[in-house]
Amino acid sequence: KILIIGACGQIGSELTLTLRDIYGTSRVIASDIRKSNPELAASGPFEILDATDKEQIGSCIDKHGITDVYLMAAMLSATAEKYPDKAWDLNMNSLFHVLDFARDKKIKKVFWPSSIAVFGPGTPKEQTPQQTIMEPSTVYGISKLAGERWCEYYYKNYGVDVRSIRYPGLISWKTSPGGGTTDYAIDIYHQAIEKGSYECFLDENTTLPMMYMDDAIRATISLMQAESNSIKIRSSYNLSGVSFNPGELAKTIQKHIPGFSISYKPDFRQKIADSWPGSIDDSPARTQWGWKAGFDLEAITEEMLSNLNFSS
Ligand code: VAH
Repeated sequence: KILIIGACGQIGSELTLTLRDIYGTSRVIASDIRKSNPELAASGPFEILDATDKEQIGSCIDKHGITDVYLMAAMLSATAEKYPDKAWDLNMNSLFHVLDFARDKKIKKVFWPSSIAVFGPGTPKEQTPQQTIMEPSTVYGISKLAGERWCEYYYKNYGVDVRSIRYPGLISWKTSPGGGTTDYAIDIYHQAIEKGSYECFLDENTTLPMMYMDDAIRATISLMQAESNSIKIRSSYNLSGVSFNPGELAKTIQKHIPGFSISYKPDFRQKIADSWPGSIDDSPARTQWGWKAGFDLEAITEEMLSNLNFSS
């Protein structure tokens, strides 16, 4: 049985629905600190669970006979800059609890999300390699890099089967954005439909690695279904979708909403975005477990506008 911690979040919500389609609703237990996605909480087994509370996690594992845990709870980059202590506590202690249960053989397999936020200002910006300079300058990025090091440590020293992906900025429509720097690329579609205009908190030429949520979910599941011995990287895999900047994104929206206008008013999140790469080299994921992205920017815009009920 599968437990998803942070199931009401941006990735967790979609992961829960997809895993339930594959394995059956009763075998996928969703959990979160509150029912912030009531529809999801009502769609199958749901537990209120604080990801920083080891006792609560342990009793949920015992109650449901959990074998696999997807730990999707985290505080994202922009919010983490406002609450560094809370971000470190949530992002790190939740991981230690789950890795310890795997070390103690209470569960068999762990998925833990990392991020391109583990790269920093000194990292090569284009086609950033799997192994390179890693000097993250954000609380979130520091917590994700530390988490990667611990995942690899638990694999090497205790044989824990933990798997991880460095997600780019993820674009989805099922949940509202949750404090990410890349979330401009979600807000823009909502505003384009509701207001016909968008004031972007990043400047026009801020190119970032991004990915449509359907690609990210497919990658996560194929990594978790891969044979353990085909997985050579136990820190976290680079994964690439499509790189673009707010100006390019706006142009694809204008093809569907000709009157759409964008203005730029960079805020504190510009500094975060400037510390991240513009594009990612994901060749290890391609060769080791057959990864290939499916959505380009045009397809993402079509998907987002149609799912947000815009008909041109
Ligand atoms: C964030 N969406 O903006 C997340 C992601 C690469 C960015 O980690 O914080």
